[in-house]
Amino acid sequence: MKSSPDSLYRMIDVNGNRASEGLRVVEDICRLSLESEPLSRNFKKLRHQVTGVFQKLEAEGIKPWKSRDSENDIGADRASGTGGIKSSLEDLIRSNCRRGEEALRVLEESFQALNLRNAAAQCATIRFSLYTLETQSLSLCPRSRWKEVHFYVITDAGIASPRSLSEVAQKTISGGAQALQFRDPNLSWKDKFKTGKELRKITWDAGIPFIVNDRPDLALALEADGLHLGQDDFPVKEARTLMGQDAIIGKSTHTLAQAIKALQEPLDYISVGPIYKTTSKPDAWDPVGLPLLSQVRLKSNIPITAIGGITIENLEIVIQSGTDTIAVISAVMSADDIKKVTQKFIKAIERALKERGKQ
Ligand code: TZP
Ligand code: MG
Repeated sequence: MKSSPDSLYRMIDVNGNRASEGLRVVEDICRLSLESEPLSRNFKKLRHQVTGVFQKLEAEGIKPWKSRDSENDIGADRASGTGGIKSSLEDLIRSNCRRGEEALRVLEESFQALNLRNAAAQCATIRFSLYTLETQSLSLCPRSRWKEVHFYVITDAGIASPRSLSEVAQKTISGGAQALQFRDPNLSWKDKFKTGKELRKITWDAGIPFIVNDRPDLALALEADGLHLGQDDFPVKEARTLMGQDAIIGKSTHTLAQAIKALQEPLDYISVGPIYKTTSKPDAWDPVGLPLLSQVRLKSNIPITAIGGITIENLEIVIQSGTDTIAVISAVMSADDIKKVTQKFIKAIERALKERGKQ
């Protein structure tokens, strides 16, 4: 057994490295995966603040690294980085922030024990900044960002004709569409790839989620952000395995039993519909109406998308019935002025959500 203060300096040395490593991982995720310049800059700033604490100590003649004794560290074999393979960006951010926060807490306590009050206070400040940055970076992850999608536009080349889907997508995005689903059962595979690639580029440039209907193979080939599945499509569990932990996956439901079953699956949203009669899906179920939406709202802890016959005129009651997102095909695809109609939808949705929030 080692006696203080040498053992405390060993703890300080180990945890200084641990804090910097955790911060470095999240800094790189923010830079390379989430592509957030401000967040990666702020994580870097925190990492430099940790280094700063040690530089200041060193200037005062305190050198924790001199107590380093890695060969005799009885925990060295078990030191396994973040604790195993992490499968999603969110998991990686959470575990590395946690690592940084815990290390900073140990530093704080150790500095206190050595009566190094300034260093202890600096570590506490860095730890609190890290909690804030953790929340901010998690909110940028693709699956978390779905919670901000309230207006979801779905394509139909037939209804959009003679305009191309790319033209229609550009226009609805310029009006504020918050997610785009590529759904076109009637296109040939050649056209699915051609058009899909164009839509992927447009949505990528706009920074909104691009979801592919039915087919995980097409979604993967187009590097889509997610997949929308019907009741008779690919099973969700297998789709999640193929698409990975960062993909957004949604599923259509038409009855309460289907919705309850879907809520057990690894989904990011469920859609409920058709709310009203629709002409955009020839094999659509009979309208399920608003009562089903209200019932699903009571059961669901994930976002709900309402679909089928929704217009600017009837959306308020649909939102009052509990949906988080309004999805449309024809209201946008058939509009003469797509940008203007989209702007009207966004305004009406924002107003209705605000009203609902007041109740
Ligand atoms: N699923 C249920 S209704 C529907 C789908 C894909 C079509 C909705 O289209 P519209 O034109 O908004 O009624
Ligand atoms: Mg389908």
